[in-house]
Amino acid sequence: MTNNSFKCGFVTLAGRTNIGKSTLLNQIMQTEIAIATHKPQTTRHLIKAIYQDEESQIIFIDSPGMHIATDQLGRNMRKAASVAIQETDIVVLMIDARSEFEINKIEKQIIDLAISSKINLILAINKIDLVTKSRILPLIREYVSYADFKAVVPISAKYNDGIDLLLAEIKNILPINSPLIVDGSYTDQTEKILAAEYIRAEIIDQISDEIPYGVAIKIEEFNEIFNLDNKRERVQIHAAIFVEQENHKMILLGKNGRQIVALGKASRKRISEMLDCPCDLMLFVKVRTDWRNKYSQLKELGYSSQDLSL
Ligand SMILES: Nc1nc2c(ncn2[C@@H]2O[C@H](COP(=O)(O)OP(=O)(O)OP(=O)(O)O)[C@@H](O)[C@H]2O)c(=O)[nH]1
Ligand SMILES: [Mg+2]
Repeated sequence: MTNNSFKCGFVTLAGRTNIGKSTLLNQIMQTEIAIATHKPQTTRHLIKAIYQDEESQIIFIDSPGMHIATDQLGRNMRKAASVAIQETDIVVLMIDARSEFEINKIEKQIIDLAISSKINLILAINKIDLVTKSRILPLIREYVSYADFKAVVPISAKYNDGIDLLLAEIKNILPINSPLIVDGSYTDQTEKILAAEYIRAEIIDQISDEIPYGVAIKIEEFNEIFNLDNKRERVQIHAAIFVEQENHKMILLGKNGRQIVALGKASRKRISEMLDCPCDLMLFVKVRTDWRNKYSQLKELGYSSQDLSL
């Protein structure tokens, strides 16, 4: 399968929050590896996905959106994104096609970080479905006058436009290397992590305002039941939903428990599809004051420092 021109390496998807990094990752991988929502600061940890074809193996890293951190969780998210920008082969800087023509501080930080570590940069102008074409050229002009981008690709991650071209540009730049992952896996996200993330995505979608920012999920039990042929028949999951205040717990439970039932129903559907078997899902809402600033709790929830090791 491999030949002496086979390309392999790391590609970090970077950019401000809510720009479409996770949407792009899912579109490339054709499955939901990273939750993507309409609210900012959705991705909290580094997510690896391994794209493979005849001529390349690309290890994509979806990173938390760069934002101004106001708590330790936010600082850990920034740190994770910075590491992923500095230790990779290529940074795909994603920007919004609707953004102002002057390059903003956050984008400059990402570009400067990549350049200081001598990382190749590609500019992906996302959400082109929302603008007229004439908007894109001045944006490109502004960015290429600021830094040396190896390629500039207008895309729509949501509507799968321009992504083949982006992949081709990535392959052009990636180093010649034999595959780094040989066990056939396509992500480092375990079923347990994905289950927790799908529950969090439902909370972000269904619950308004600030509450989802203070929510974390921990899968406390994950029991697989196999039949006599050793085929997985069912999975029983107990998940704790941590919130920061007693009144947030009340909102998640809802009147007569209606809200938590709705969250459970929608999450169970997504999780069953991912597991490819039925699942029983029990949700427990617990108050954990200020968990976003406690190192031990951040570690327990998988939000402490990370690197790109495989
Ligand atoms: N119209 C349009 N919407 C998009 C596109 N790509 C992403 N979105 C939407 O933008 C929102 C944010 O997408 P995400 O993929 O969660 O963004 P992100 O950059 O991963 O955000 P963080 O994880 O918070 O940093 C979602 O509502 C997506 O549906 C696109 O190409 N066009
Ligand atoms: Mg994301």
